[in-house]
Amino acid sequence: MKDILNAPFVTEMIRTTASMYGQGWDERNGGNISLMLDRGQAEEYVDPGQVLRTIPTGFSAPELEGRDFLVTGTGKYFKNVRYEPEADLGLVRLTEGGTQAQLLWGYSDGGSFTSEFPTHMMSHAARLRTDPENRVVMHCHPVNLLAMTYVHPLDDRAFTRTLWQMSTECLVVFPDGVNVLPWMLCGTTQIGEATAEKMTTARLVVWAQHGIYGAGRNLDETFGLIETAEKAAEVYLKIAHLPRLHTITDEQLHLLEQRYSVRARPGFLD
Ligand code: 2HA
Ligand code: ZN
Repeated sequence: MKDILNAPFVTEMIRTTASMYGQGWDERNGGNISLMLDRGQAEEYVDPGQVLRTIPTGFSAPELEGRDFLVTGTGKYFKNVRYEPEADLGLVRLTEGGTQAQLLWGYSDGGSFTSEFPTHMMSHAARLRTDPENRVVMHCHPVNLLAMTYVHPLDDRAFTRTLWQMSTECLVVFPDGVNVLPWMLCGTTQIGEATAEKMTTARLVVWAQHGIYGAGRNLDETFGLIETAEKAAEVYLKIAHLPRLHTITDEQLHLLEQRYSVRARPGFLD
């Protein structure tokens, strides 16, 4: 059996949580990440017959039955994951239609997965239907995107178009745009269902006055997606109160589509 602390999924999770903390996206215990492992990957590091604890999930997710997830722990600080990965991370296998999670490694101080576990698992299920290679769901509190939700209309199309206009690379990085949910109570199955529904059409879902969810095929891609949207929101906040003399036009956005072989979300460009 190989040492799980050297597993690429653990070392990449440590690097990612540290980078996110460094960006200021994850104050205190803010933010959470879940990474779905490929089948058979966990067995190189843990014995799935040795279940440490079984934790009820509070929801069902039949599509995720038998799948393994590395998940940040509830109440844990991203700042600290690199120093205490075995307490701050957990490796769980979903069983019984997703209603139970078998802990195979981690949460060594008796902890559990993030309070946003329902949103994570429902978002995985939704993204896998759109992209079978999706592996990551990532949540954090980037300051500019959060601030933007106080002053910008929360309409999916309008919010997306503003971000696309704030930097040339945005359309190329997230041609599917961003979807926006109004303020809702976090940590609930309801916000999980609403987020998953929004995840069927975009890999970014903004939670107004709270933060953002991103989904992707690996940790770097998902980090980069949030990073790009957050930078666009920063540009928006720097210029929103100034007279706008220039913008990126829809005609120019269509040129980007052609040059980079991406398709903007249908109906989002004129
Ligand atoms: O885990 O970010 O939304 C702390 C949070 C809850
Ligand atoms: Zn949050």
